[in-house]
Amino acid sequence: ASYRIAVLGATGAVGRRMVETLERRNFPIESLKLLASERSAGQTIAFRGEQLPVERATADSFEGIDIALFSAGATTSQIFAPEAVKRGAVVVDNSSAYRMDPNVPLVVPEVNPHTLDDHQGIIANPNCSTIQLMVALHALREFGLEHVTISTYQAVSGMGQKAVDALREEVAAWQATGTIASTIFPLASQDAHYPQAFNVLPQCDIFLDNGYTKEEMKLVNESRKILELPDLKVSPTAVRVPVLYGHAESVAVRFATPVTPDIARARFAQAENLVVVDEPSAAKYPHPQMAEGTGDTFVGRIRQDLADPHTLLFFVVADNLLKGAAWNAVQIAEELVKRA
Ligand code: A2P
Ligand code: 11C
Repeated sequence: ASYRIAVLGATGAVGRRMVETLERRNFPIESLKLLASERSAGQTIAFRGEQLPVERATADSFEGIDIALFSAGATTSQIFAPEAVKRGAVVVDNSSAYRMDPNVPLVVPEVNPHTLDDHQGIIANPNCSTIQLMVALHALREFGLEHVTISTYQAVSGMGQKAVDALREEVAAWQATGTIASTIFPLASQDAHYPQAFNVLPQCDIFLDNGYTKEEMKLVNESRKILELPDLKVSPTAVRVPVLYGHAESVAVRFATPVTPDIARARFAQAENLVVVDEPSAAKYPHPQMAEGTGDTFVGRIRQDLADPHTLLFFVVADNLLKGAAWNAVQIAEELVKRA
């Protein structure tokens, strides 16, 4: 069988990678419809040697579509997902709009593919920083996950293509004039802006009333849902760093039982799509440029907490636009096809 696929947000940082990933995976496609806002109408995007037109999305765009991959922001998802489902499509939504809806599976295919057996037309792709954490934690769940303390080092591409362009411009401005006037970091919609080039900003997304950012609370709430551990303790700090592609995470996990680094390394090595890079004596460890362009999650710097044998520390890296978004969404679509 082959499928009629739509990509909503096809011109964006994630959408473009969805199209590339569908091509690279040789996904069984009968037709591919590329959708974006009216700003992009008239553009074309290459797919299997052809230039396909980008169309302005309307509710009727989803007529006759089997699977729609969405990455156009939560507001756009809320407008179009019900329309697509009404017309018989299954939506794999990369936005935060439906993730915490109890009727919507929130899926990392290596971790909880069984939740796809029972959906109502919308499947949510988790947040990028959550997905790579899940791949690593799932490998160690037999030891009893109790408390996860995490600091992230997130690439600007998580904010979309505009932020990638803006960081490049900041670096160029610094070289040309020695100054940077940022307009979009840490967040375009707020009044205060700081340079992101040569800088580290402890803010990803907006602050909530509890003093945590929305990104930090996604790490808490999405992890609990995906791992089916509603009481898991998660202590998150999300930080933006001047990296284009690839999120990194420093993770400390307390387990119910003591776990040695050797045992953890062995479990990580057996896990699907998880690559252990952990030879400190040869300066081998994961870093964002190692992950860039790949669908894998990388783990290294695996060591026991000096004060607590129940706690392990490690460093996790993945391409936020691929495993963190486009590739995870296409993996979900492949799982749907297997079940069809
Ligand atoms: P467009 O390029 O026409 O603005 P990114 O995350 O890189 O900023 O990309 C966001 C994607 O979502 C783009 O493809 C963008 O299209 C698309 N998008 C944003 N708003 C809408 C909308 N109202 N309707 C359809 N697509 C949208
Ligand atoms: C970032 N994690 O790096 C965000 C981007 O909920 O899908 C993805 C936001 C989301 O800024």
